[in-house]
Amino acid sequence: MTRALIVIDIQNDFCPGGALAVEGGHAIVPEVNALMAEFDAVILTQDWHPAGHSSFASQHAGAAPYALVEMPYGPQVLWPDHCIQGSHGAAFHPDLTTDRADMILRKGYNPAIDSYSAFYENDHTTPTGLEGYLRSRNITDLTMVGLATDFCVNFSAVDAAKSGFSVTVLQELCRGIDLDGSLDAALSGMQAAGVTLA
Ligand code: VGL
Ligand code: ZN
Repeated sequence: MTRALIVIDIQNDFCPGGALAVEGGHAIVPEVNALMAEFDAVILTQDWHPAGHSSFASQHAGAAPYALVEMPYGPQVLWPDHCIQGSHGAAFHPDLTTDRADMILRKGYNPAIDSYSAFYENDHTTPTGLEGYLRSRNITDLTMVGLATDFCVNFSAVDAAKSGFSVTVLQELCRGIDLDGSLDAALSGMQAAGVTLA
């Protein structure tokens, strides 16, 4: 058994003061850092959008942030502009240990499709390449922590479980956005997909 820690989107824009701040997002950083030593592999993900990304409310005339729209690939929440490639907001939280990472996986760079999951874009079809990377390293067991519980952690955990990985989400080392009950829905969805919530 080879175990990887997948650290999801601990970036300035998802921490207090950021463009899409998750309450208490920064608070998990010290424990996430400490946890890295217990794993065979550490992978960090980074939400990484081009300016003018189609998931930004600013690109949809008359739409407010957090509105739900129908995209060619399905429903999509519109977000404030966030995690723009190369910006301070897209950088990892300054206290996050990045030296230990074997790989940094960027996602959301396709202008037309958002990518909550570290495995597939929001069309649920376009792969990011992470699955192949993990399989070629014989990694079978994934532990996930990070931001946000109900979006990027949720989609990553469900996709990983569907792809046959053994997946544990450490709830205490995640923080959620919680739009219209999205946190409860995410927790039951992960459970239904066979994700262990610890
Ligand atoms: C995320 C919304 C938009 C996340 C990323 O990391 O959970 N949420 N982009
Ligand atoms: Zn994003």
